[in-house]
Amino acid sequence: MIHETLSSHEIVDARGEFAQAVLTGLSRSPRSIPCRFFYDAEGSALFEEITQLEEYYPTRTETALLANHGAEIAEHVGSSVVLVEFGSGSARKTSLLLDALDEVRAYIPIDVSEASQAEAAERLKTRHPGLAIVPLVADFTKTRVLPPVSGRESTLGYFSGSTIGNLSHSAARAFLEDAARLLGPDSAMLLGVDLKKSLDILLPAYNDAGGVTAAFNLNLLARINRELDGTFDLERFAHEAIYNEREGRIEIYLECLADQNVRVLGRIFAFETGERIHTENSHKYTVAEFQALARSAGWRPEKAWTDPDQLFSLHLLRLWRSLKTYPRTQMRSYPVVTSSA
Ligand code: SAH
Ligand code: AVI
Repeated sequence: MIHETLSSHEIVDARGEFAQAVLTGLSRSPRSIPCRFFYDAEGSALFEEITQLEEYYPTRTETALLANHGAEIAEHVGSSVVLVEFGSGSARKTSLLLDALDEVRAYIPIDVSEASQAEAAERLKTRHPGLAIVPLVADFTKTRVLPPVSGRESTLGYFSGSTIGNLSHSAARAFLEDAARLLGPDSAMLLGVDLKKSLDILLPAYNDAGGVTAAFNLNLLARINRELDGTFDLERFAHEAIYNEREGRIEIYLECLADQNVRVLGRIFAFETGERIHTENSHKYTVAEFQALARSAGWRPEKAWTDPDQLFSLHLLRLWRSLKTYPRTQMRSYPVVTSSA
C-alpha cells in the first residue's frame, strides 16, 4: 500500500503534526484521522454553518439553557473567576456566560484553530470592553500550564458544544483529570453535553439535507490536498454518519466510491470501493452516565440542567478537595432541573 517512506522526523519538519497524523491514520487498518484536524479556517467556517442548521439542535438548545439558567449558574460559580474555555471556537455562547458571571478577571480560550481564535477575540473585545482575553492556540488535551493571570482566585472551566463527546470515554476521563490539575484546587467546570435520544432526531443532525455536514467532513480531504500535496478526488468520497447503539455514539466516515490510488506527501495509498476513513465519533450521554464519568475523574456533580425536550444537558462540576481521596460512593443522586422555557 505504501510505496515510499519518510522518517517521522522528516515528516514533523515538513508539515508538522497534521502530516504525521494523516500518514499514520491512512496507513492503519481500518483507516482513521483524528477529528481535531477538521478545524482549519474552512472547517471552522463550515462548523459555524452547521450550528445554524435546523437539523443541528445542540447549539440552539445549549444557548437557550445558558440564557435561561445563566443567573443560577453564576450564583453557583461565585464572583471573581478566571474563565478557561476548552475548544472555544467562535465563542458565541461564551458571551452569554460572560454576561451572567459576576466579575471575570480574565478569559483564556484554548483552541487549535487560530482563525477561530482571532475572529472570536475581536468580537468579544467589542462585546465585552475591558475583558482581559489571553488566547492559547493549543491542543486542550495537552495543555498543562495556564498563562499567569494576576489576582487569580478561582477558575471556571467551560467546555461547550458537547466537544467532550468527540473524545472516547477513557480520553474524556483523562481530559477531566488533567483539567482538574490545570484549573487548580478551587475550581469548577461547566460542560455542555449532548443527550442520548431518538434516532429520528439524532441522525438528521449529522446528515443534514443541505449537505453542510458532508462538506465539513469532505473538507478534511480538501485540507490534505491543500496542505499535504494530496490528490484526493472529493467526488469519489461520500459522507456517512451512523449511530453505534452499543457505543452510544454517532460515527462519521468518508466512504470511497471507486477504486483509486491517492498520493499524500509522495506516498501512494490504494483505496478500494466501499472502504471507509473513520473521521469522528460523537458520544452521547444520559445525565447519570455523564455524572458517573465526572465522578470517576475526581469531579463532584453539583447541578445539571436539561431542556424540556431532553435534547441537551449542562453540567456544573466541582472539584473534590483532593483528587486522590474523593469518596466514590457519596452523592448518589443529583438535582436535575428541567427548564420551563
Ligand atoms: N465550543 C464551540 C465550538 C465547538 S467546535 C461551540 O460549542 O460552538 C469544536 C472546537 O474545538 C473547534 O473550534 C475546534 O477547533 C476545537 N478543537 C477540537 N479539538 C481540539 C483539541 N484537541 N484542542 C483544542 N481545540 C480543539
Ligand atoms: C464539535 N462537535 C461536538 C460536533 C459534534 O456534534 O460532534 C462536531 C460535528 N460533527 C458533525 N457535525 C458536528
